[in-house]
Parts: sequence; C-alpha cells; structure tokens
Amino acid sequence: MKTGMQKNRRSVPVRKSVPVPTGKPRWWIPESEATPEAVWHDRRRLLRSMGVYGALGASLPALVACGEDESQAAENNSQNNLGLSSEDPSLALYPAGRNEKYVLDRALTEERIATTYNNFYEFGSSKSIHKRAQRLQLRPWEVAIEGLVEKPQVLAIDDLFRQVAFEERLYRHRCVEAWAMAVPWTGFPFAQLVALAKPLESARYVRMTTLLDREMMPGQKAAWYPWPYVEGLTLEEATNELAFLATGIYGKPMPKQNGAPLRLVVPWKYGFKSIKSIVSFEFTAERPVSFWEEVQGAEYGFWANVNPEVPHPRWSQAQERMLGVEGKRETLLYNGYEPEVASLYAGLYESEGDRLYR
Ligand SMILES: Nc1nc2c(c(=O)[nH]1)N[C@H]1C(S)=C(S)[C@@H](COP(=O)(O)O)O[C@H]1N2
Ligand SMILES: [Mo]
Repeated sequence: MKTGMQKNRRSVPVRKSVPVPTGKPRWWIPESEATPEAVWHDRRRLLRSMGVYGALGASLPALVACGEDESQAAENNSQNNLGLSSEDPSLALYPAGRNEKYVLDRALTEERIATTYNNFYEFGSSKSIHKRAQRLQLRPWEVAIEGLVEKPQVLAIDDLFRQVAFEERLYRHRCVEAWAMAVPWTGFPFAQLVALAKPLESARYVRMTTLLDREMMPGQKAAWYPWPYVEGLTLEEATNELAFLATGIYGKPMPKQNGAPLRLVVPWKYGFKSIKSIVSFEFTAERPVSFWEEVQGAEYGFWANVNPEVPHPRWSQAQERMLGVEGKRETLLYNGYEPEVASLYAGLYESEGDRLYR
C-alpha cells in the first residue's frame, strides 16, 4: 500500500506552463489545459470563496470544515493520493470518449471535492472517508450475474470490462441530503450488462449488492445496519438510456471512496440509489428491499426519484447546494432528466402517488 502511494506521488506530472497563484494551498494543481473554460472560471471562483486569493474568509464551505485537520486534508486531497494505482489493469481504458448527448446546465464539480466529500457508510458515516476507503482491495474482483437469467455467471471485473463499450458522460448528482454535484463519469450503459445477462421473461427487477467484508470495510461492523448495502431498480429503469454503470470519474479509474471498481449511476434518483462497489446483479421477480428502505422506509423509499415538491419528512427538497459553490439552486423534477425518464412513471403515478418519490 505504502509503496504504491509513494510511486503515485512521484509519477504525478508537473505542468510548469501554468502560473501558480501566490498563496496557493498545497493541493493546488494547475489544470487549466485540461479543464473547460467554464469549469476553470468556476474553480477560480471556488478558490476565491475559500480565501485562496485573499484573506482566509469566514465563508469556508462546510465540506472543508468538517473536523479534519486542514493541512492533513490538503495533503491527502491532492490528486496524487486518491487511491489510484498505476498498476490498475483497467488504466488503458481511460480516458474514454465523451458522449456529447448529455450536457450540463452548470459547471462540473471540482475533482478534489467530488473525491473527498463522500457518502460510503461501509467506511463510516462522516463525509471524510476517503483515506479509510483506501484499504478496499480492487483485485481480484468478481461480479456475479445471477437469479432469473439464461445462464448465471461470475465474471472477473476486467473480463466484464472487455465485453462492454466505455464512454464518458457528464451527469448531475443529487443526494437526498440536499447537496449536489456534477461529475464526468466513465463507464457503460446498464443496458449492456442486461444484454449480457439475458434475463428471463419472469425477471422484473435487478437487485444489486455491495461487497461484504468487515475487515476491508469496517463500517460493516456496525450491527444496527442491514449489511451488505443493497439497491434495486425495475428492469425498465435499468435499461433506460440514463442508467449507467460507472468505472471511473474525471477520465480516470474510480477512486475507492467513490465506489470502485463498479458503481451504479442513476442521476434522476437520489444518490443513495447509486450503489457502490457492486459484486452482484441478481434478476428477480419480486421488488428488492433496498438498504435504506430497510433502515427507514418512510424516509428512503424504493423509488427515490428527485422531486422538489415532495419533502423528506425532516427537510425540504425544494432547493439544493452544489458542492463548492455558494448559494442554492432550485431542485429540478427528476433532477432535470424528465424528458428521459418521465414515461417510466406515467402509469405508476395513479397507484403510487407520492410514494413514487420516496
Ligand atoms: N455501498 C454504498 N453505496 C452508496 C452509499 C453507501 O453508503 N454505500 N452512499 C450513497 C449515497 S447516499 C450517495 S449520495 C452516493 C455518494 O457517492 P459519491 O461519494 O461518489 O459522491 O453514493 C451512494 N452509494
Ligand atoms: Mo446521498
């Protein structure tokens, strides 16, 4: 582990052509060549809001004020220490070509923030689990395709990667806790995995499971949670064009804290649906019970579609906070993906009503 990280640290390219502002934090890495202009400006705005260009402001975003020693966080947050291994066998698949169909209405979230402010209860319930998550071992990693399928199979992750077509997509992400981000995911459409699986006609849902390993994932020692983490989708949802199985972010393999080596991304649903570090896809006739649904079904239901008009029982969902950006935005119905997904729920609304969104 230690040697791997040291190797990474040495191999980080230094781009000398970009002027570095004075008073830069230690994690500052010039990236203007690689970053679209809008994002670059947004980064400057973020740095300014964090006091980088002036006196340290009182308006530090909450995420850097969550208990971690700041210089230690800076050290650990730099891009050379995100658990990306130069020996990752999937490295050659990056960067994948961007699918230009999926455009954003806002700037991308800064990589440093998206990779250091996480929800991954297997490593603890705080947002600062990125260091602890480095103990996750990514190889060997097997993915089971099971249940109501023509031929159940267990695939080594790199064999699975060879059978699908990688692309990059820019999606919004909306956590049920009312924070949001915008991320460039690399991966492949869920429909490609369903095609590989060949579900039987009796299959109506797909149930996904996160790795269960209490040593690697010490959060799983917390007995009051129903481990392992489970999520589910209808087959129609899983084969919707937006449903994506992500293997990387920001043009690189997925950091462990973001759910390596394979995680779901369903951007019209609250973030807890986007299950991380998946080891099983089981096709079922019965609707699966999700992890959070089992913990607290009245607050975290199966459907969990983003809807500004259906408040969480303990807070409003009308607005959201983009990580690293000051101020709030209006929450969008289906997180702005209504054209792609509204038809999935047209018939269901009559019978399920508000429950569709919980
Ligand atoms: N296995 C697992 N998957 C998970 C979670 C988790 O705790 N465990 N948290 C979920 C929640 S609440 C959110 S918002 C997203 C966060 O993803 P990110 O850390 O990559 O932003 O992961 C989701 N997937
Ligand atoms: Mo979330």
